[in-house]
Amino acid sequence: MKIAAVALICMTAPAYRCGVLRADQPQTRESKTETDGAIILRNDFSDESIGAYTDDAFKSDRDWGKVRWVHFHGRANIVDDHGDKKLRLTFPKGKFGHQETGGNAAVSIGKHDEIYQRVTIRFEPGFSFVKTGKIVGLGSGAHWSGGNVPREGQGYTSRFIWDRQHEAAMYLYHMDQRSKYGDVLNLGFKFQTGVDYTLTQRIKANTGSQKNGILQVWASQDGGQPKLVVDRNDLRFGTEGRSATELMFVAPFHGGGDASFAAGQTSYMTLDDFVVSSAKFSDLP
Ligand SMILES: [Ca+2]
Ligand SMILES: [Ca+2]
Repeated sequence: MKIAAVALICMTAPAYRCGVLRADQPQTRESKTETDGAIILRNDFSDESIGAYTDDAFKSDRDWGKVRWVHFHGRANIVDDHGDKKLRLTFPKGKFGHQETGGNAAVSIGKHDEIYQRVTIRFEPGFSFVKTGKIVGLGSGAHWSGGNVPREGQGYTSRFIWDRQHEAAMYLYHMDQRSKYGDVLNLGFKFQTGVDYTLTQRIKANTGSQKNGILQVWASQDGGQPKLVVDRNDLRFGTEGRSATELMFVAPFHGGGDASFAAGQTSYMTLDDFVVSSAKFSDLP
């Protein structure tokens, strides 16, 4: 049935478009390995137009579900990467913070005690890492960042970042964090440019006030087998029922809060295949 549908599309479309359609059909690696009933959102940008992905386009993109806010200030585009549509963000030279570089969006995903988030990112050749920058993540809400510590157990955020020396890492705000500016958990590898990294995190809420919340992270390169790179089961994402996950952040930017974090040259990142699921992806060990 699926084969017939693809064949029909190919017969009625120019040859070069067959690749586009096939790449973005729901036959990707992710699709084959998921339990469809558990998917909360999935966005592969397959039905978007090439070109500017305005904040209005983001808001009206049904694949996100409920968009809470979006501020990309004209720095988001949809590009065709060998027949696969992707979101591409611009990080202008000399800029830092999500007002001036990358952007800041959040999507409501309901309220979950256990959640999986996946995305595939690529730093384009020439990407200026400088010190550190945020990529995407999850949280109970948006307050817990920028030095706002949920010391009373009000919630958490857990975001993928690039850290100094290109280190891939998680950036965690939680009630037991050591530093005012969050805990950094290294993933054990350095980001390189031109590589597709598929990053998956699992958050399982702690119970009551116990230190038994789970954070697991898996990573793979260029479509390889995901490897478990973070495995914690001693975290408190919140107390008194405030540890549930409600938001997904799409907020990559350089920073840090001063110009020493700014890109040394205009840089680009592509993001694709966003998936949020309440059940484990079957390709995870
Ligand atoms: Ca895509
Ligand atoms: Ca769409």
